[in-house]
Amino acid sequence: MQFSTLALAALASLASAQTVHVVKVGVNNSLTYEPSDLTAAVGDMVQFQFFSGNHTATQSTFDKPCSPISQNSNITGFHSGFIPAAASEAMGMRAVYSIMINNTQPLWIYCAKGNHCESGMAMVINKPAANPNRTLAAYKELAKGATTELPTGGATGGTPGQTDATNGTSDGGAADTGAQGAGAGMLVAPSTVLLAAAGFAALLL
Ligand SMILES: *[C@@H]1O[C@H](CO)[C@@H](O)[C@H](O)[C@H]1NC(C)=O
Ligand SMILES: *[C@@H]1O[C@H](CO)[C@@H](O)[C@H](O)[C@H]1NC(C)=O
Ligand SMILES: *[C@@H]1O[C@H](CO)[C@@H](O)[C@H](O)[C@H]1NC(C)=O
Ligand SMILES: *[C@@H]1O[C@H](CO)[C@@H](O)[C@H](O)[C@H]1NC(C)=O
Ligand SMILES: *[C@@H]1O[C@H](CO)[C@@H](O)[C@H](O)[C@H]1NC(C)=O
Ligand SMILES: *[C@@H]1O[C@H](CO)[C@@H](O)[C@H](O)[C@H]1NC(C)=O
Ligand SMILES: [Cu+2]
Repeated sequence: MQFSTLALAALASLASAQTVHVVKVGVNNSLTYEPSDLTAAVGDMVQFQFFSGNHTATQSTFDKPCSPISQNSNITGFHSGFIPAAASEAMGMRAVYSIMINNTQPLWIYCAKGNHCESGMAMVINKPAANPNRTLAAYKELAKGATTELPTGGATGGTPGQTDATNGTSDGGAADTGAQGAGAGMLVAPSTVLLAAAGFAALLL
């Protein structure tokens, strides 16, 4: 009984030790997400940072790239809305949009601006291992022949915010990572927290 209480406390600590994966959008005026092929665990955050232009991060199905997932499945999915980098840049900030990874289902993502998606502005989080045909390259190939569609309801499913353009402090989402420039920022190693919790449990038992 006491142990399970402690186990719960350990889990609670774990929940606060959050990994944030940074995806740079439109670096150097490119039509890219970087990285475009990302693996993220349940409970991780993915923070899109908008470096240039006016882009979105919008979820689709694999089969219908450039089209919101809500139109092709019963999943609502996420859509950042259009995020112009210049507006934040003018204030020395960088616009960000953060999503929570709730499961390890593949997340196929496109930009809903103009023909960016058809031009290959697309990425995947947790590409499926079970179906080797469903690759990012195959998704982009399908996108070439697609027509971009916008979700009807506006931005949904994530948290917009700003991060300091130079030092990585931020508000909005779980963006407070200092992970700028790195592929991912680990605030506290989960194993450290587990060990600490285990030590604590040993003391009390
Ligand atoms: C943008 O391109 C320049 C020149 O190729 C390069 O030096 C710079 O590192 C790039 N910036 C980013 C953020 O990748
Ligand atoms: C961004 O793109 C959207 C869709 O094309 C447009 O409605 C919006 O005005 C654009 N914003 C800026 C600041 O260019
Ligand atoms: C959503 O769609 C999936 C796959 O088509 C189906 O298995 C599931 O039962 C549906 N869920 C709801 C709530 O309709
Ligand atoms: C992958 O594609 C090949 C060739 O089209 C097909 O024979 C195979 O069944 C596909 N695999 C899956 C898991 O869909
Ligand atoms: C995870 O769940 C939250 C809360 O339901 C939701 O807002 C968010 O969009 C989900 N994340 C993804 C990637 O769907
Ligand atoms: C980062 O920038 C913010 C806003 O300019 C500032 O308040 C903060 O002190 C800076 N943090 C560091 C570690 O430099
Ligand atoms: Cu775009």
